[in-house]
Amino acid sequence: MTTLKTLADHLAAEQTADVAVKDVVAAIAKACIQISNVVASGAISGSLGAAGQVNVQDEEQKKLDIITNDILRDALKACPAVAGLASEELEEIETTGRAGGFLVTFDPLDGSSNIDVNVSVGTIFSILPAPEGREATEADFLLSGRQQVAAGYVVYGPQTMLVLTLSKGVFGFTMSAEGDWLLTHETVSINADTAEFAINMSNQRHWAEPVRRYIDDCLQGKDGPRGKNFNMRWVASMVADVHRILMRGGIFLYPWDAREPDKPGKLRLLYEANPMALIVERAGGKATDGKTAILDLQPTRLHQRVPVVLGSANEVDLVSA
Ligand code: P6P
Repeated sequence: MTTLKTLADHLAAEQTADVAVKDVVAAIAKACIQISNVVASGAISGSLGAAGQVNVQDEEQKKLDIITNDILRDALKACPAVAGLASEELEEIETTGRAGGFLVTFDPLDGSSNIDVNVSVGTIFSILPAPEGREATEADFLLSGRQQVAAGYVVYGPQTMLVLTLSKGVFGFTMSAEGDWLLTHETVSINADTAEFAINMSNQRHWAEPVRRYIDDCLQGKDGPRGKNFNMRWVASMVADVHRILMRGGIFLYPWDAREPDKPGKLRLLYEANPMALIVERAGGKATDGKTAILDLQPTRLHQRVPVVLGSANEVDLVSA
């Protein structure tokens, strides 16, 4: 019999968050248990492989992208506190006909290129206030990250973990064999310094000078300007890379690069960068677009992309310098 608190205990004890936002978190957390089970079933359930269509991002959709999107969409539409949703996998927003409550943006299965090779993937979500007295429109989703009332992710890895921030602090819950979320990490925080960076090195020749210089300095190791050796990791699932940084420090970079100069970056602001930036800042880290705090950016389009540099605060400052 565990003595660990459950997510329900934690939400009940949370005094400052709006009761209704707790209902939204509980609905998402329940849906992610279902997602964890379908992801874990893999080839057994026939859920691996391509879906044979591309999404609004012009990316090949996996069957699990669609399955997990439907699970979350159904759970949110059934939650009375949800007024609308936006997903990486849906071109348009969807409203529930309800006024007030909350808007949810999400990436149902981040890192889906890793699914078929059994590498960690995740769900990312952001909860925003909905307009009062009327149905939500797309413009209502275009709020800066500082206006998020909650954010979180679930990483489907060796453990399935939910990492969540409501009014303050960052908390980690591990999914039990019985399908409960148990509070296992009460004070998640990121060390201000690190010797580990995460970036897709194959793009090195396409980076802008500040990023190239920063990585070059790290690669020169203890005989170079940093005076210490660096390690590198790149999972190619933002959730897995960010989770590692929350657990042991580090810096994650997905910067602008010259491959598609008109594209500001690969990651999406509303349902990847903003939720992760809120979590990272609440854990004592920093998250910028290379210059400006991600949370201070004013969104202009639902699926807009942004460069991302996040993690150990002192390291992020060096990239922005
Ligand atoms: P690349 C996954 O597709 C994703 O959106 C993030 O989760 C991840 O950090 C990034 O793209 C990986 O991109 O170019 O290395 O495959």
